[in-house]
Amino acid sequence: MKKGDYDVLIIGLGIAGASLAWKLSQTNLKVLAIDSKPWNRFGDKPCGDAISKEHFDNLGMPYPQGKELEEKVEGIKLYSPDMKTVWTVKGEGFEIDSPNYVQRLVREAKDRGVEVLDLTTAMKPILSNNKVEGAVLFNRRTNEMMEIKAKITVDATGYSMSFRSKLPFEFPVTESLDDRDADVAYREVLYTKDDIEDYPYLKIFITQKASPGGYWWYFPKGPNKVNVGLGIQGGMGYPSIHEFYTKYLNYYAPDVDKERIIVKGGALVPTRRPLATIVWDGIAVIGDSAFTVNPVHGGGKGSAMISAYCVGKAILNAFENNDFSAKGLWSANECYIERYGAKQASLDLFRRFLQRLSDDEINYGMNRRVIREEDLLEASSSGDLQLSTAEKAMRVIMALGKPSLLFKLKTVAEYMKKIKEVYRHFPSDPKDLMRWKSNVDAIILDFNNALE
Ligand code: FDA
Ligand code: PGT
Repeated sequence: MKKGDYDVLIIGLGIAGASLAWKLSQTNLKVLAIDSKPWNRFGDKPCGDAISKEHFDNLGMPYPQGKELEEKVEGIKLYSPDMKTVWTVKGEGFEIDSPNYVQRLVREAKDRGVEVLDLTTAMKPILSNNKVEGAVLFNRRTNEMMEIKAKITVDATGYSMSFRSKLPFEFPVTESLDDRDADVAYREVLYTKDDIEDYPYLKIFITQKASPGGYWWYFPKGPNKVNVGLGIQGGMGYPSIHEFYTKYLNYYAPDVDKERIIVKGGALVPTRRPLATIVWDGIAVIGDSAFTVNPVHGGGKGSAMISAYCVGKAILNAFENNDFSAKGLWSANECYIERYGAKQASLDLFRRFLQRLSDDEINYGMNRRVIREEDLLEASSSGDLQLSTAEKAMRVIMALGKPSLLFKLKTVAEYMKKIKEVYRHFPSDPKDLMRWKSNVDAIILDFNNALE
């Protein structure tokens, strides 16, 4: 068997793995990065392709340019189920061509010395003394098995979680995904019959009827091309996503030319708080595999880049201190929780609440501004739900005899605050992780009961 020795092995070259490879190529570490796909399909996964510009600025990542950038986005329009209320959330973003952007990152990383193998799959971990010490790979280009040792192995395998799931269960990074904590999502990219009106705005249609536990989107990629799709909550026994897609496509995207489909496909979107820890002895996990997606809007590319940034910094730290244990890599958790993870935990609760609302309640709530668009944006960017106005509205709702689920909003806001507080006290030592995790799990359980 062919053998190799590296500082870092990155498994998976989607946006998460590619961002990390790009970052590490600016150091003098010896890095091997692999993906099961051929080069020209790196970054090619079903996605709405929308990312906020802020992420690139915050993380020092290069903007998409040329053919990597399909449209500059100016904001999002959010439609109530009855289409009578439209909230406009302004903010700069990009509709990207994901394969082109990801492949550029990998190419630049390679030019700066990262070794890249395509058509190469990590088959199983190499373990020694309860530490991850690399992986056994199979290279389909050369038909060879390879034994690759690395000080740190990074799982960036997306929602397949195909590497970390093969570790012994004593590794806390083996946490699995509950079906209900994920949406099944499907999208097609098609040309439109006519030019799209207002194409720098993304459209999100909230509808429990046509996308239970998720939403429909219509994301223009220029004046006559659009990414259209929907997500539905997993584990609920709903009909197949294709049934919803074919039934409601004409309603949400009446202008598409069904004869001119450019790509189509579906995948899972985790919609929960991140893994309790994204590092352990000799291993780090980033992107979808670490559940870094925003639980409320399902966007995961920006936060995958954040996790890559945090793990990249922790790796450098670990090499400075020559400590590749959970403790040596621990700062990755602190960095990720501060930048995105605590907000995700809070939005994990908000998501559970939203998914239980009926279309009538959402219509009513949006129309009467029980939550205002500013509140939603604030919740989405910080994870804090401000209820000063909602509390006033609550009295109106009660007076109108409509307490129902919206009445629970105050409880929701309280729990969101509470869980963020627990995240503020993330343990500084790995040995306290399980105790902390059981506090988090208890809040989620209590919250679920409170919503019943
Ligand atoms: P990703 O899945 O991209 O990459 C994992 C890579 O690992 C793959 O290339 C795979 O081949 C490789 N791999 C897996 N196992 C391996 C192994 N054992 N050995 C070697 N390689 C292995 N987000 C967003 O920000 N904006 C949006 O508009 C949308 N819209 C959207 C729509 C739909 C339909 C879905 C399903 C999802 C979205 N998302 C999104 C989410 C977003 O697509 C997602 O969060 C990121 O692309 C995840 O990137 P990763 O790099 O983590 O995984
Ligand atoms: C309710 C459960 C939903 C589950 C989700 C399933 C969806 C599946 C498919 C995935 C499609 C992906 C679409 C990705 C959209 C990207 C949106 C985006 O970029 O949002 C920006 C940036 O957010 P960020 O967190 O990446 O970055 C923050 C910051 O910029 C960086 O520091 C922000 O825009 C928004 O947040 C808009 C809000 C979208 C909300 C979506 C729907 C929610 C439903 C609300 C209903 C309200 C009803 C209230 C009634 C009381």
